[in-house]
Amino acid sequence: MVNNCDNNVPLPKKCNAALVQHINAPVSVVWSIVRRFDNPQAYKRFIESCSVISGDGGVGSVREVHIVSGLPAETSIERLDTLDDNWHVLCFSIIGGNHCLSNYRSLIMLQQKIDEPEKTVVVEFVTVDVPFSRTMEDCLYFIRNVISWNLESLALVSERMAS
Ligand code: A9S
Repeated sequence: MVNNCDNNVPLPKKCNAALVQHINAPVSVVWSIVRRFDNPQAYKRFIESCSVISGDGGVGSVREVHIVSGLPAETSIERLDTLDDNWHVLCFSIIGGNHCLSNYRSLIMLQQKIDEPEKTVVVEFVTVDVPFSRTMEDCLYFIRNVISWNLESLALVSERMAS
């Protein structure tokens, strides 16, 4: 636990990760899937349904995600913080729900592979508090697994759409 010298309130440790996925589909195709904040289930595993509960799907919108049964969570409330159609960047924060991911923020960005217009590199950065009941290693293991499954699924869906 890190100590905050100003007021002696213990701060949670942070867990950070960056994952990379190569996709054999153009950025335009991959982005058309990623940018749909109202439809994360198009590629993310573990989502049963999703509804936008505030906003029109643009920046500031909030979605309520329902998780498939069998996982240690049922709902997640998430806010869209950035949606940049020029730079192909999307950021969202998890702001509620009944799970143990607090202060979760994700940034996903797409880039065309150099000299290969039909291919995309996806990078996702995340930061989240390590729950007090878990170790940093457990937290990293869990987050990296969920995200890499989602990114592999994004590759499959994009490649199917592009072919
Ligand atoms: O949705 C994402 O992009 C990333 C993650 C890590 C989502 C995690 C999750 O949806 C579960 C898979 C259900 C795991 C949430 C919000 C909480 C969990 O406990």
